[in-house]
Amino acid sequence: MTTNRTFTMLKPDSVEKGNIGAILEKINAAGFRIVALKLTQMTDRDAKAFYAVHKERPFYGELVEYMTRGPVVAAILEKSNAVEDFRALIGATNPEEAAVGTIRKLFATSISENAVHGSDSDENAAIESAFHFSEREMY
Ligand code: FUP
Repeated sequence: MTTNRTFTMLKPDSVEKGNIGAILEKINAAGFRIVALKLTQMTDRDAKAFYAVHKERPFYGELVEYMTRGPVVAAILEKSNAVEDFRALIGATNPEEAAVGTIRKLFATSISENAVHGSDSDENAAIESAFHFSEREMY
């Protein structure tokens, strides 16, 4: 089933650098409607579960440490073709490979501190949204 929603997190480096407003501005300018929004800090257990798909990868420990070191901004976004269009807006995982004008090109430091998360499928968007928000927090 195709839905028109995706899930994002502005990662700890974005919050630390004071980039919340600038990144949300880009998201709004690209035509996404904010359905849910919160500042929240992931626990070690949360991050391990969220990134369980990467648990055999060499960067898993570092990724969990980074994602738990401070608060993130979690959000659900709505737009037609949301998952694909948001992935295009944020750019490649590695900011060095990200297209000019993308959020990662503008705000990311490195492949491991890459400013934002964007769901990679409708199914994961639903799972990740439910991980962070209850139904009554979605508007
Ligand atoms: P993306 O879907 O673009 O967020 O990228 P992945 O799901 O492949 O990776 C999730 C996170 O793992 C990235 F945002 C950062 C981290 N990662 C690394 O630290 N090193 C890598 O080589 C790949 C990913």
